[in-house]
Amino acid sequence: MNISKSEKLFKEASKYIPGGVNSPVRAFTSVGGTPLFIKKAKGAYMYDADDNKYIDFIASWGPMIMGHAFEPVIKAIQEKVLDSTSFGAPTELEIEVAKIICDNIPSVDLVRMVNSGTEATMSAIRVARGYTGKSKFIKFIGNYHGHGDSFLIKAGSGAVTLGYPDSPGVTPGTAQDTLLADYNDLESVEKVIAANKGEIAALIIEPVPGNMGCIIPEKGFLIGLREICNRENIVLIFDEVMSGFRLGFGGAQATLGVDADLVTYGKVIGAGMPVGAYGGKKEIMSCVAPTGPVYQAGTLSGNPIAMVAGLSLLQHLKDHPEVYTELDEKCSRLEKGIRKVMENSGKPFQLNRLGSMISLHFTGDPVVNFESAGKGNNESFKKFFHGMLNEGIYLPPSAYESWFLSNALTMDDIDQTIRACEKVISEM
Ligand code: KE4
Repeated sequence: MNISKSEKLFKEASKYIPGGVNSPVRAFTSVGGTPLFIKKAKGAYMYDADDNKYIDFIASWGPMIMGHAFEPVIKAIQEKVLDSTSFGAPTELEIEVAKIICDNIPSVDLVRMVNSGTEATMSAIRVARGYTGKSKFIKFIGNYHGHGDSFLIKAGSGAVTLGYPDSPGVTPGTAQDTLLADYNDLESVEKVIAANKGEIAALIIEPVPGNMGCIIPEKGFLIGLREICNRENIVLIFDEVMSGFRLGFGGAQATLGVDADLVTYGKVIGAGMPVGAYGGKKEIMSCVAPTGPVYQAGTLSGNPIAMVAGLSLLQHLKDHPEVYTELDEKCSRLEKGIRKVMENSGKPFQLNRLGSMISLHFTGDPVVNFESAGKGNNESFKKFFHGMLNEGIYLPPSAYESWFLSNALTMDDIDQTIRACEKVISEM
């Protein structure tokens, strides 16, 4: 495959941007090779600078749930942008986006718009601290909640992909308030609480992690966390930046039947525009300025172009629940096809899937937490990634990421992906 233009662009980009990218996981660091510079995308397909076509399983890391250049989103942006791009004053659109979230997510009475998932999680922790008057919080090893200082301790996604799960620059003063537990292990949570009795403001979790690959919460785990947080007066925060409005319109809370006290969103709610949000019970969210003393702000928060994009996508997903059934059918077909290929190959593998989140791990042991995810053979993943890329299938360039399906994928695209998988695995 000719990628000479991407190679040239990568060299040029690296002169002006750290690592030539504006987000590390895009740099292909853990899989090697040159990151592809994408020129355009439509539906389920992306086209790089050399006009190579790819079936897209990144979907911009989640937002493109209806595929690229989704008509209603494009039309909404084209119309709204003529009214200017930002006012720095409240707009009716922000009410509509807040309403669609509050009316459809039972645990959310009030919601605040921000500009990224990172802003959402940082703000949620601050609100939980302000509300409880306590400083510490629990996160899970391998969970990624964005690049806020407090979260870059044993973080997943790009942090672990690049080998810095504990980032330099995070001060000991910050790190001391971040407590660590193991995903799918209630005992590890109880131990941390016993050692920090009465000092813990919040517990934040990816209810369905996508940043160690996709990991399935074991039966009783999330409800166990709910019970522990009730008992200990700890604010339970579901980081649904990835799973929100993807695992169903109600996200992981509705799909798995456990309500959090605060929830964070991103990705899908902006339809590819920079949007994050955090929301929850009135009693807690009323602490947020200007109604309460917990300060959080943003020049472009609730930006009209981002709001109209997000609103048009959320409205479509709400009016078309069949999207989630179709996504589940497509991802189930993909899972069955890849499982058959891997079983026939005799290679050790795990395939984790929930809804339209799926990941393939080259290990014989079940992948249930960060430690077991780390047992995946990265050399095999690298070969698989590049083999699939050469077959025109664009997967996330890291073994520590979930794949994201869009509903623009056809069953033919799924079958083509399975055939590519069979060819690549047979050549490994
Ligand atoms: P952003 O600040 O990147 O919008 O969101 C941070 C975030 C928070 N919480 C969860 C569960 C997330 O998955 C993310 C961001 N996800 C990564 C992909 N694993 C974004 C891709 C990137 O870093 O470029």
